[in-house]
Amino acid sequence: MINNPILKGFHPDPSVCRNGEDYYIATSTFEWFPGVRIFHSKDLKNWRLAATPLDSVDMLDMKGNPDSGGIWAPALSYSDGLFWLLFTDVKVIDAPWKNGRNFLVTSSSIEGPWSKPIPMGNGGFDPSLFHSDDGQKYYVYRPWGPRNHSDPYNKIVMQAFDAKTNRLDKKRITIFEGTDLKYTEAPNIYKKDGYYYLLTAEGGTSFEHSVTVARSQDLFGPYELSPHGALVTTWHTPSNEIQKAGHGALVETQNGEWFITYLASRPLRFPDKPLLAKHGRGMCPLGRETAIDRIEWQQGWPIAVGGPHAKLQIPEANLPACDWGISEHFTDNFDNSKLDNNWQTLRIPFTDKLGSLTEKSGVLRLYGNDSLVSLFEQSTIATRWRHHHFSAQTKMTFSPENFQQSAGICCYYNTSNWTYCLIDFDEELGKRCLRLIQIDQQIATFHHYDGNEIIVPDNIAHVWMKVDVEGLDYYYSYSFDGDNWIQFEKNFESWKLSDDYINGRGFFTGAFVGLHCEDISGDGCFADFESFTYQAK
Ligand code: 6LW
Repeated sequence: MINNPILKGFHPDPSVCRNGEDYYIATSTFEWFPGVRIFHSKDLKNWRLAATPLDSVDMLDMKGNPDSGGIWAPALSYSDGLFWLLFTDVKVIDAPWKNGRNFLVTSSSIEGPWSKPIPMGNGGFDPSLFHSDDGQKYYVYRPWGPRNHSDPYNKIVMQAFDAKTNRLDKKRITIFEGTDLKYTEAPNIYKKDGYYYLLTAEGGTSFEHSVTVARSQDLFGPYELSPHGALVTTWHTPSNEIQKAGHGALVETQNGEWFITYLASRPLRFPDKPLLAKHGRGMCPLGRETAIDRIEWQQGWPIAVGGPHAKLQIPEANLPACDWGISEHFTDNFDNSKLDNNWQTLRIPFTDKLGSLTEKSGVLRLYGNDSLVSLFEQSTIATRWRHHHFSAQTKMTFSPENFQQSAGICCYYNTSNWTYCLIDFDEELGKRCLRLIQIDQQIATFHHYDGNEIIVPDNIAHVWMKVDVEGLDYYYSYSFDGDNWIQFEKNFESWKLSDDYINGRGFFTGAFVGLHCEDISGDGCFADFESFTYQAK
């Protein structure tokens, strides 16, 4: 069986494509750098991270981008011996204006090198490319604009794209007006047996989410809706363990089987706090993940085998098994000169300005930079929460010299929602202290200040810090010897690091656990991290 989700933790907007016997899924990364994560499989069951194509500021510069801006919905396709990757870099998401820039990069190999980004206009988002049999390419997307903000703009628009000159034809053809579900986006077109099939995401990317199918014998429409209703959705199955199913893409195997990859979330339910749970369905700190289902064709229409709801398991594809997979655990002893690809940074690449893996062998050195509320330059490396129960810990040394320098471990959703277990320097006591800070919808609370300090004794070099996530709650602990742990009294709510809890603006990512060093004073400081482990429970 294939277990869902196939990509755990924040991996939304999966765009699947096949080249021969190889399958690839590109997922959105938003403000996390490098941009776009492409996974590779041969059996649709076992995946590995194969590429992160937007890995330099020449490819992607997100400094200053808003929370949940950055990379939205990449679309990956293979044609004419090339991989074609479209993506949007969203610069402004405050309603009613949005500003995003669309780009195309190509490469003959998924590992790259990728071409320089080719501008594809700024008029919309969720673009994909349809490669027509006659060699012509079409660019399909959902337009945006202030006038249409309050009235969900449901049009899907197409422009011809000349791949020789990299020019988009200015003529825009509306090919689909959406259904009553509204928020029509994420168009993908496929051709099969004389029909063009248009898949769109509708209903918005939360619990109402769904995949709509329409078909036409003419690429430009009119498209008729599937009589079978949504291809995938969990809106009508509120107790289903996986929710928010939508935003899908189709793939046919070399053996003629069909599958859909789509995004979905595993909510934490609230048995005793129903009012907190959206539609009574809970909140999803693991973000929108990637799932897969089997498709069969009935009288020329695609249908998800067993119904449109998301399934925890589906029968395997008739494909030879591949011998890799994504480990449930992650340990980093920082003995590589390059940052492990489990890590991502915020908005900008991991450069010498942020830290070093070579300054001291087996050590990640982070230099103090911006705080966790900044949109610019943080020394933060973070990895996704992928389980409802896990433990993450680090061993570190840090010698701050003023109260504006700190380092430690954090759980982060965005600049307005995070917690931070840190060491700083208390100038009144003349000692290093352990503290907790929480930012909850922009409101800060400080723990273990003003008479309630936890002092790090001067003779202690190493401090261990740990976070345990236990379903709805999580808590931090510390140790001065790596054996004897002391748990902080304050517990935090896991569900506060979820798309569902975030008010307004962007709410598209998921919770991360990270290592962070900051220096507001600008005097310069660094923290040395000797190990990090993420262990599912
Ligand atoms: C994505 C779009 C969407 O591009 O959210 O709500 C965006 N809809 O399909 C971020 O995933």
